[in-house]
Amino acid sequence: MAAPEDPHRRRVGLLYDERMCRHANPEGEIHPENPDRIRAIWQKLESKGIPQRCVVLSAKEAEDKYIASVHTQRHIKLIKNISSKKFNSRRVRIASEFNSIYFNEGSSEAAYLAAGSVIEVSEKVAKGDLDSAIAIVRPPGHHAESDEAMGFCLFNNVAITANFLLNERPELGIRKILIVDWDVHHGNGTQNMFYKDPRVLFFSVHRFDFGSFYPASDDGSYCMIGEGLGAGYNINVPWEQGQCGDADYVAVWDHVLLPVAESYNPDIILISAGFDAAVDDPLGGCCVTPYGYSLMLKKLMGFAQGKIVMALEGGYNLKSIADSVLACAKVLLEEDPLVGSIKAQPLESTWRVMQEVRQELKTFWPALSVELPQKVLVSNWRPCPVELNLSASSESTMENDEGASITICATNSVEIIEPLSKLNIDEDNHGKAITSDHIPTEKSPVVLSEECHNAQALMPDKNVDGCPRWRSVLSKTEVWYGSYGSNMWKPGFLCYIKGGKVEGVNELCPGSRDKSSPKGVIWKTVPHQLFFARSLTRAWGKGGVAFLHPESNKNVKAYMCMYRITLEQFNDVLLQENSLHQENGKSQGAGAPLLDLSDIGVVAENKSLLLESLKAGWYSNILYFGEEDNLPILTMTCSCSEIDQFRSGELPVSGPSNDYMNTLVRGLVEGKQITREEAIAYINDAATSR
Ligand code: X5A
Ligand code: ZN
Repeated sequence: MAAPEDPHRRRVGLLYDERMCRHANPEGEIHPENPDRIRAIWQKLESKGIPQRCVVLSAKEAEDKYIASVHTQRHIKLIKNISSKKFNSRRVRIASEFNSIYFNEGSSEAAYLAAGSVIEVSEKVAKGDLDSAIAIVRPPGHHAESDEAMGFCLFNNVAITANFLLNERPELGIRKILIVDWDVHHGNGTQNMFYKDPRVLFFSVHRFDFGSFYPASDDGSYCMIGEGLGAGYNINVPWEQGQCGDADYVAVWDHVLLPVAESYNPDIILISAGFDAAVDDPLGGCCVTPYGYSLMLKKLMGFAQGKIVMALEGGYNLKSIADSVLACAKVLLEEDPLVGSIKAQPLESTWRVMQEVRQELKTFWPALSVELPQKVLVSNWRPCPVELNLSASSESTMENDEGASITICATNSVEIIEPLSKLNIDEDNHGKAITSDHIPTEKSPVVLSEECHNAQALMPDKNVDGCPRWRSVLSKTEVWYGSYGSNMWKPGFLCYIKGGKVEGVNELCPGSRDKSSPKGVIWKTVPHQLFFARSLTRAWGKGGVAFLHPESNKNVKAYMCMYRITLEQFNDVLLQENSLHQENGKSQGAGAPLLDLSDIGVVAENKSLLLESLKAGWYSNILYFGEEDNLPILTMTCSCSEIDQFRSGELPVSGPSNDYMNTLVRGLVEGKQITREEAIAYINDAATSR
């Protein structure tokens, strides 16, 4: 152990212990959370001479009484004993009862060492013996709940440490702790442990993907702000998608984390430092570079007198995590100034997420109620070239419950190609450029830049710079969209407006460009036969798709849940319902709407209108059912000729799957139309008719 002689030099603790490598997936199966992770980091630091410039510490097992501040006795007992001989035959089965967990003979010791090591370095930093420290530990901790191992985590190392400092070492003067969790996954365990505790400000930035990204619960939502005395002391920044990188993280640091940290004034900062948001990580799908991590860390060093402890969490690309930790170590050592540059602009969704988070928390943190600077909103808000080049066929991988990878089609091309999508022409302010005191909200659309206006005057029908003129025109007309299938279930339908995915549906929706809520919801019945056809769909797997017979029949009735939305939104629903948003993301923005204002007159007159532009989709036929509040009632279904094909067997036919049935019933029951039994009878009846 070589202590640096220069007293002005920053004292950085560095902890690594080979014993933590003994925790490994049994039977030698490959697993992303494997011993090579910390070995790779250590080797990289050694090869760059980092340990010689740090205070190298050895690991220590945590004492049970410290672990007990966050975990139940039952959980402590399990982790303590799981590696013992008497568990040999049961270990694998017990592990399988948890979510994403394995155990072997080395697990108990590694878990105690990981927790004890984070305590050890943090105590030294709190005391002032060290300025800062990095604990290269595993297993990670932030998913571990009070009574449950989860997500590769056994003990919650960081939470145990925070409690240790607050409760066991009051003399060190640590009264307020900021936990920054930059692992790509939400730190559910840590959040829960301090949810009502204002002494710990928990901040987590993570992929959320509307609740579908691991750990895939609502806990990671920005609505989770803490409770009781802890209200305002829990901050979640939930990314809507992968591909987030340096620019997105730095934007969140500048516009959310740092203003709050400034006002909270923590006594120490514990970083749940996962590096699975790093570029090339196999689980994360984000692209933070080592330079990005170094910036994030540097920006935190101005707080808590630089008392910062980094505890490793996730991170599964050996090279990426090693390079990232190295970059962070250099920052803590305060050697050379940072070199690098941010290559991209933040995603449009990042802007939206930051607005949501700030809105939710501004009563607790007044610094968040000031408007974001204008340049963040518009002038610099351009896609980076890399993102522009993403083809519509790009795919993002998401994990399923078994931890295996499933591939879903990217539905974000619209968003990425048109980052100025929030921009609409506001007639009241026509021609006026946005000013810094004009914050765009759902109700006050941003005015287009002059540039775009002028260009549009020259080419009135063309899509210019992501501003198709038809959108602003159709955003001023409202219609009733009558849904008779799964969209009767409101949360399901809202995905087509807000974007996202709900329980039971396999599809991730991009949403409408205008994400404002429907202006009204009413129920009605119409004299059309409901029926089910097709055998397999992307959204529902095996099972049918609901259609309305295009021709009315006085002897039948179909329930319909009607949403009052703009014609712009109806177009976006049409696009998504026809699964055309992937191929069509770009051309849709550029060309004409699928259903234009003039089409409304035609459909009203003929009661139905077959859209040529939608002939590749299932719902190319627009039906008209009269008016409500002077607004047309429209829906979409198949053509009469397709009905003939279903009848003749030319097109596959099938009733709804169980999931689909449940959602249909749920829509009808939650919409208070009929009882569960009546709903089931209604759907079964439809499923057996043509
Ligand atoms: C610590 C961490 C990820 C768990 C993913 C489980 N856990 N599929 O990154
Ligand atoms: Zn993670």
